[in-house]
Amino acid sequence: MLLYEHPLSSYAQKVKIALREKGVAFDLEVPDSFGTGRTDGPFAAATPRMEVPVLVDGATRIFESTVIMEYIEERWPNPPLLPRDPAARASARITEDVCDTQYEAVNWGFGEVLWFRRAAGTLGDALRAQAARQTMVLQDWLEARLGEADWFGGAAFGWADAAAAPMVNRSVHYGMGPPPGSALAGWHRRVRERPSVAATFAEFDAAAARMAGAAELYTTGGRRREYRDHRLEWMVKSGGIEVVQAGLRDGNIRFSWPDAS
Ligand SMILES: N[C@@H](CCC(=O)N[C@@H](CS)C(=O)NCC(=O)O)C(=O)O
Repeated sequence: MLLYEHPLSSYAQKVKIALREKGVAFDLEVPDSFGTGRTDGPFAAATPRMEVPVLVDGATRIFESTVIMEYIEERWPNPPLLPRDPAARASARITEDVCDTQYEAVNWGFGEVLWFRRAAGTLGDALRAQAARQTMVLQDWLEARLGEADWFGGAAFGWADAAAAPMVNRSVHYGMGPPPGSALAGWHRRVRERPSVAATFAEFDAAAARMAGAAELYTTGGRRREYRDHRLEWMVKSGGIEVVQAGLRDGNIRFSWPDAS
């Protein structure tokens, strides 16, 4: 079992938490073409989108983190991550979907400013402020869904917890964690103690500590970061359309597969 990943990817973290919860052994590999959009090599052969995560299980190669989660749940049903009740299953999937789309886009946008230095001065400040405000909205939404329960699924850790953990933890890393004393802050304290999550967050922390020089990869290193769907929308709606234009001018962003040219 091989997982193409990047330790900072919230999607890859969700999948690693699921595999670790189920006790499945796997190898990890950051594709050497990651973040370039290059179409050569085994990684691109496994996914036309050139995005991590990708799970390789023998001859089976699966991309899209939600599809991978479903495969994992079906291939290793125990312990289950999805509850049995249809309404509870739908609720878990809604939490995951919002985390993967709206929440992830905010974290990504903040990273574009902090790590990749796409915007400085007034624009950088404005984008950071947008990210902080939107993070509060999303955390309020998660807090309401959690209610009084220990886990998003109620009494047992599950699917929605695996999906939300990397998102909220990334906000904490950025200094935008849930307010002390809130139910979500309590949940974050609990979730990070689980061995599956602790191992995954340790990999995140090690990679985040190496991000100081990341911006140079995009100014001089031939990297092209993918500006896709919710992420692209976040940058535009939050006032950063000039970041997109600069990336197109400088050739260090790309859009989703297939290429337009
Ligand atoms: N919808 C996809 C999103 C995956 C995704 O966007 N992965 C990012 C890393 S977090 C990626 O590989 N980006 C490639 C790039 O920037 O070139 C999923 O859920 O797996």
